[in-house]
Amino acid sequence: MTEHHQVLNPATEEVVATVAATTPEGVDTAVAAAAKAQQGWAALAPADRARGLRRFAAEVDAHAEELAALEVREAGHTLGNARWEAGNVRDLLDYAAGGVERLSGRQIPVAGGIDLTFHEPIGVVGVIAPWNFPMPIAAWGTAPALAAGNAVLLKPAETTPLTALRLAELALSAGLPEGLFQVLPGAGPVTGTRLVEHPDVRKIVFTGSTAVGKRIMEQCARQVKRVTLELGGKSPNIVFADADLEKAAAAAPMAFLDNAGQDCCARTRILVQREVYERFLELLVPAVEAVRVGDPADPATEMGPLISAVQRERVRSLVTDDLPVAARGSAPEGPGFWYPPTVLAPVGAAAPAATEEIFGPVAVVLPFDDEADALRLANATRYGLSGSIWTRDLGRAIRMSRGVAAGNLSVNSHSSVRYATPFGGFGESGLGRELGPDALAAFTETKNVFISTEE
Ligand code: TXE
Repeated sequence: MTEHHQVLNPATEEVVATVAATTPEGVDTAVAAAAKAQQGWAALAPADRARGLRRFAAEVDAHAEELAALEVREAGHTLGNARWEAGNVRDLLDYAAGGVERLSGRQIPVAGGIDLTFHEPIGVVGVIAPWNFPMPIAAWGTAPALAAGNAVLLKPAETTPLTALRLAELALSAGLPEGLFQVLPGAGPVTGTRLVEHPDVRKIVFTGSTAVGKRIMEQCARQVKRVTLELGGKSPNIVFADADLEKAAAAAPMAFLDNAGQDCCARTRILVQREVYERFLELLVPAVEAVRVGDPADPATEMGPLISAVQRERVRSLVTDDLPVAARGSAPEGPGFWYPPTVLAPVGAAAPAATEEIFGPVAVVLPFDDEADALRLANATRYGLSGSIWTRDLGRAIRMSRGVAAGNLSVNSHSSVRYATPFGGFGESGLGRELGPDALAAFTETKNVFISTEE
């Protein structure tokens, strides 16, 4: 019997939709159709593939408001964020389309002939997406994979399948071949596992928890299947005494409260140089408590609900009553999975709240003495996704940027994600890179061909 998943609006707990889960047999059928479509797609002239993706981007653009509204309803994202996300999908499709004709191999000087490299598509790619940014993360894998000549089977998270399903419809109305891009809703351990274990799915792109990422990597290893992992984070926001303190304190709240903290790049460990620690807290606390939490569809809202009751329980379990609360904002009463913006200080560097990814609107603040101490604290984590450095000293900014073991750093800014720049983690934050100029190449196999010129 087919299972069904209810999609709830996390701001109201109302049922938005009921979606049928894909059975393992359904995955097999989808893989066969994808493999067939991929052959024709890869054989197209590059310019025709690029044109198809640009039409897909135009369809997304024409339906951006509808997609944004859907993201607000199923994921509880603020309208402003959801609009940015729809734009990100469009931009990424356009950017990937621009890469199709630039995906060229090399001619390498060798003795006795010529040597050429080709970027061959991998075949059928499985993208397993999370619920925290359902629409953009689905596109981060899908757009470059299609551009490089692959077919894509996308498994969205159980809680947020709706924007993904709509994207698949838009791909068809843009004229992409049937079967080339399919969305397979379903449970991770059932639909996801079948996708990971299917021998004809040749690469998995996974974004989600580190625990599931490790399991998927093991499963992929059995078939030497290609795998890209984007996992958790516990990113530092390092504020030096020489920084523009007002600016740093004004930017710090949304760096961990955006998307209610359900962001793998959230700057949840705020490290502040000891001589300005008290002053920074004086600035931070009112800024956090002033954040407007409420109906995500209201354009004035800055923070919405958590995705689910399960996620709220996870946050509660890490923010235990014995921890000192330096700031606590407001959150609506009643239905919806709300949790107030929270700053914990002083907290020991080894406390679970300071080391575990909470994935909710919670940050800790820790003091440090000098650059070496800041680096020691920043790198005292198994993660390594993002981080920020606030200083007016250029040399220090560069030294710290080189020293922090993370894939995405920003100086005097919290910006982490741009479709044109590489994104990914060190350590247990992931494997491989997405986005940026090399995004298409990650969905190809490099083939080397030597052609003898000897008579
Ligand atoms: O993630 P899961 P959950 C972190 C965050 C959060 C925690 C748990 O700390 O609190 O993970 O979230 C699919 N085979 N992040 O439990 O389970 C699942 O269906 C194949 C960080 O929701 O990893 C969904 O599509 N697939 C993160 C996706 O994996 C499986 C984003 C993510 O779900 C599977 C999300 C299996 N055995 C959570 N089990 C980030 N990096 O941004 C689950 N899935």
